[in-house]
Amino acid sequence: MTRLCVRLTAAVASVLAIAGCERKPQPPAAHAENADAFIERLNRELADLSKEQSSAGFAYATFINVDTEFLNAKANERVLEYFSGAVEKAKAYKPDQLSPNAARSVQLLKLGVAAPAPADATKRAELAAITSKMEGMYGAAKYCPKGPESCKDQTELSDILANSRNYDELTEAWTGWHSTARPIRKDYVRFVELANEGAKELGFADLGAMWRSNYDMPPDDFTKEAARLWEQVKPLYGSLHCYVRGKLQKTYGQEHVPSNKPIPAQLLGNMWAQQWGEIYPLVEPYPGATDVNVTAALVKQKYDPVKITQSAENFYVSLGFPKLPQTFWERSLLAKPRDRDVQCHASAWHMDGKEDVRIKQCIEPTQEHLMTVYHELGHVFYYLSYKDQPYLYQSGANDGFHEAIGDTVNLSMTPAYLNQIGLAGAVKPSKEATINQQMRLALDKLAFLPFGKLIDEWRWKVFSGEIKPENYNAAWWQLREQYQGVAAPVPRTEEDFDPGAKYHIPANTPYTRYFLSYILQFQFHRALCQAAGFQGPLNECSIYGNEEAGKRFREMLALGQSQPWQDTLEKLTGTREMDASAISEYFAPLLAWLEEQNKGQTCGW
Ligand code: X8Z
Ligand code: ZN
Repeated sequence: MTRLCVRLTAAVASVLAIAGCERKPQPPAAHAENADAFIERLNRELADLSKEQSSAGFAYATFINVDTEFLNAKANERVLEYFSGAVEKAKAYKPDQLSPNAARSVQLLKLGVAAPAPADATKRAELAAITSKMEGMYGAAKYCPKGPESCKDQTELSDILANSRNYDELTEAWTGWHSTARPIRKDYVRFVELANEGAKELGFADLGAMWRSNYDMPPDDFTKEAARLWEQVKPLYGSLHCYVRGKLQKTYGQEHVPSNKPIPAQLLGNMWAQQWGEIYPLVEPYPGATDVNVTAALVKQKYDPVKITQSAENFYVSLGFPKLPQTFWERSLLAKPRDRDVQCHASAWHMDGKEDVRIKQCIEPTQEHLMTVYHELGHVFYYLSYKDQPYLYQSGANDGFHEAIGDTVNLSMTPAYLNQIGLAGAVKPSKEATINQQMRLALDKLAFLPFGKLIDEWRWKVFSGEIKPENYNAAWWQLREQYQGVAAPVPRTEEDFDPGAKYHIPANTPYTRYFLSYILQFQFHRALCQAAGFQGPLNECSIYGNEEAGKRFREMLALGQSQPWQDTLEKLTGTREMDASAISEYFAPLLAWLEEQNKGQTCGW
């Protein structure tokens, strides 16, 4: 899709998955042609239409102002109109008239937008305007405690969360950023009404049920599937939480980090407490046992955004992927401009369904940004791999696959790899070094799991009506406490809209994809390491430069969403199930170590 971002991909998905369109949409007249011809025409027209939406979306995300907001809304509105018309026409075909390809395509068409519009033109325009507006509000938000001179944007506030160890300073940065989301609440309430109406008109129970229908199984089965996966990984998270809380208690004191209670959310190094890598120095198991400081190396070696991106490109090229097209370098936004508001949340874009691929990221020379660039290029190489699929199949096998590609590559960025490319010192293998290394990664990978799960748990309940607007914030914190064991830094009220302080809520990007990705990426890593003939512990395997692993990876990506994801998963891994055995195997050394450390501690909250 277009903006990938729009459709199923990653990043920016707001209103639709499909992209731009003609000024006067002409939904196809279905009865005049057979189903296969209808689908073929749809694919052609959608591919064409998507370009305008991508352009408007990219222009908006890289230059937020009142005009680009308007143009983005208009482009989305036109696409929504085309889309509604196409779904309507598709109803002319009875399911038993359809070939398997046409049936799958019609199903994907219905799921092609993240927020479908009601048929009513006024409501469609309102929905398009609201989604565009919310995204811009998030991107341009600033916390200005003492007038315009004092403003801090999300990048600056996030830097404080990452680097400060001063309790009050952390609390202020957290509270400041979260205060910027308050004005989004009203629009979000209306957004939910409109998008739900659109989903119901398409025959879904609500928008959450629609999102859960994109996994080649009935939506209720997917709910159970996600719950099953969470139960598998919950104990892993519990061990890490217990150990980290103990360490934070030593840093901030019993009065701030009490035993048996959730951890205050501002102490974990990240605005949303979703990945905790930045507090590694506070929790390092064996100080001095490892010589990996990627951030310092990037700064010392003057890595600029282009050089960081080239490093990621090199990895993929080493697996047999093509070099990025010249237009990628000309059209991507790699650094934060000084003179305008941009949406700094990283995203990858498939502008034309062919080779116009881009990323948008305010790259800084840090380990976290380096990993994110590799992540974004995972999306980009997926786009390039499936560019010859029909438009409706130009997506991940499921959306978790799309998110998992770059992260699978991240797992191959071992100390040995980083040493090979000059970003880490020589590797001196030892038990202590392994535990340190695993802890660093676990702070991102294990810490993320409950967060990845709860975001859509909240939204599913919002869309179903179980969580009502007057309870939005309280329900949010109930879930954050239940899943993550983190607590709001200061008392919250229903004046606040803390979900809106996380990009994917105002941008309406479904989030379960990341939860799935954090499980799938370990399955992919294990399968690719096997294909590479690697013998040894999974955490020491890097597929960098491996031809066979590259071939298997590329074959999977080229399939896009042309078949059920279970078939695609089986082809690579030999199993049809998403499963936590690979992540458990990967972290086995750390998990055993944590069990020892946590003996005698009271865990849980
Ligand atoms: O949004 C992203 C990517 C773009 S698809 C940077 N991620 C999630 C997040 O930041 O919340 C990657 C990890 C989870
Ligand atoms: Zn992504």
